[in-house]
Amino acid sequence: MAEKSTYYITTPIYYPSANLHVGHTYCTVMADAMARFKRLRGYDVMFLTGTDEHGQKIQQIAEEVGDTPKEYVDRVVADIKELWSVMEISYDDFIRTTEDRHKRRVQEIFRKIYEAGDIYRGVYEGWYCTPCESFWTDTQLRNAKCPDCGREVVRAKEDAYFFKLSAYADRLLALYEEHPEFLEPETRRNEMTRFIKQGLEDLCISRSSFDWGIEVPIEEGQVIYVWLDALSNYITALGWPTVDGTPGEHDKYDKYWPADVHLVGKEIVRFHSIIWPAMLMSLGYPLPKKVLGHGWLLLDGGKLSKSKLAEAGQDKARRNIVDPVELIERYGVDALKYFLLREYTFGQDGQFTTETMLQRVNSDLANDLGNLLSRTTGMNDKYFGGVIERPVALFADGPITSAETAVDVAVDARDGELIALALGAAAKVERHMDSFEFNRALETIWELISRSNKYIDETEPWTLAKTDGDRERLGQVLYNLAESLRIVSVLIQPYLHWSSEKIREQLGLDSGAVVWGDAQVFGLEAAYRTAKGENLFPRIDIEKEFASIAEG
Ligand code: ME8
Repeated sequence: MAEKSTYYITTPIYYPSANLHVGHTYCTVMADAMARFKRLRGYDVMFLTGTDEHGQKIQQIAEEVGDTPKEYVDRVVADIKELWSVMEISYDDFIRTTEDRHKRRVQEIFRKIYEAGDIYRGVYEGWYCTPCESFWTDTQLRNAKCPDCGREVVRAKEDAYFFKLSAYADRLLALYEEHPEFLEPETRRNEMTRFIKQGLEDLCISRSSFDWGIEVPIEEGQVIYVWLDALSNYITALGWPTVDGTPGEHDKYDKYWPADVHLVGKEIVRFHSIIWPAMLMSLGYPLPKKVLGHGWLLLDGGKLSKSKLAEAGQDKARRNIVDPVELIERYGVDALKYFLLREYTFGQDGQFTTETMLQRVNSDLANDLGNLLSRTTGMNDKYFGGVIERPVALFADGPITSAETAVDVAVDARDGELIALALGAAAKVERHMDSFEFNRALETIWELISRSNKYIDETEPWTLAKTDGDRERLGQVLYNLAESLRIVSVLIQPYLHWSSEKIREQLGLDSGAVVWGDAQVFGLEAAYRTAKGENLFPRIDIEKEFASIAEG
């Protein structure tokens, strides 16, 4: 049997300096949707996430609260794992940079780059932004502040090791030129090209002024720069480079590397598209196929962050909830996931407000999807006791698999239109997912949902139910609606796992047996046994909700 194609996707590894806010969940929700989508499409997927636990910032925060750095990160990492579990994030591995499997391999990476002649000892003198863990030269500073985050920088001078990053400028430019798909969107690629052309400096890759890090293997008293440590996670988690020689140690590396995509926020594209490929070039390892930079969730026009919230003081009457745990407790996991995937355009920044989220939930989930399900199952229960057979008239030759056939065999033009739309949706979703257009993939699915609701309004099952002679037609209409919902349950599975299961339960289908190809067949079920269940997305009274948020 042919081996399955593999797909390796990563998120950034988050700093456990504080609990994550909704902005952090954005990237992980997209990565999870893509991982689930690829699994459903038959790929052998490796989805990696984790935490970036070393560095001066973490050490400082831990000291402030009287913990050791390890005690501190253990607590935050437990919360992060709990959050991913509540959000049903389907990662295959979670790497912590404090794990032995990672630390030993990072030291090996340092040693190999040193042996390749790309690391030398020197004196570091420049500016350091502790929150960003970034070094800057005089010319790179903006108004004497960190050009990334705008915060204070400190003067740093110490003996350190350097990586000959400058030697890789031409090869990096050639990489972008020959493989433009390596770095997207294009705006980020142009930005990085300009950055390199301004002149790349060698990179300071060790520090001696604090000790919360992985020790430099060739000299005591120095720890490895946190970005070199962090970027390496994408291969150390796969067991590479080898350090134990245990059988199977690098099986995952052989199978999954190079990564198909590193999904990262726009401010860390620089590390992933300059430092990381240069490290890999020095090591002689293959480069990832793609680095994809996404935009930020903004609050009042600025990047959503914990400190921003504190500054803003927030309008009490319309407080924005940015804690994902609170959002989920109030509105459910799928409401949050749907909003993040549907509202924002990949690569662009977008405003975050709780109000916009609630409006989306009401219109798309409560009104469109929730109503379609409750109307369909409700009418099925009422008119047929929940049991409905596949109508022979429409499916005399068995299930329909093409839009053309649907239009040809349909007894009613509206049936043909609905079935054709349902059958065409999967291919459209695939195309949008190929270009990470999560919003457009969902839009496509919602076109089918809206068309189905419109089909109910057009066919008026309640009128058909009044006449005995229309009973057969009533059965056809309700069967088509159930089929349409079944297809929706397959299509939404990667994004709204929970809703997909609930819909399938109410339709009487096996929730564990979702197969992508089933979304390209209409008339698949010989019969339905539906049962109207809980309302998936009760409508939220937004004014009342804000009153309750203000109290809470
Ligand atoms: O950068 N909107 O970690 P981090 C969208 N440890 N994304 C946001 C966001 C927002 N408002 N706020 C943060 C690090 N993010 C490093 C990564 S990878 C080898 C090391 C995103 O916890 C941000 O863009 O500061 C970044 O991609 C991710 O959260 C992790 O940020």
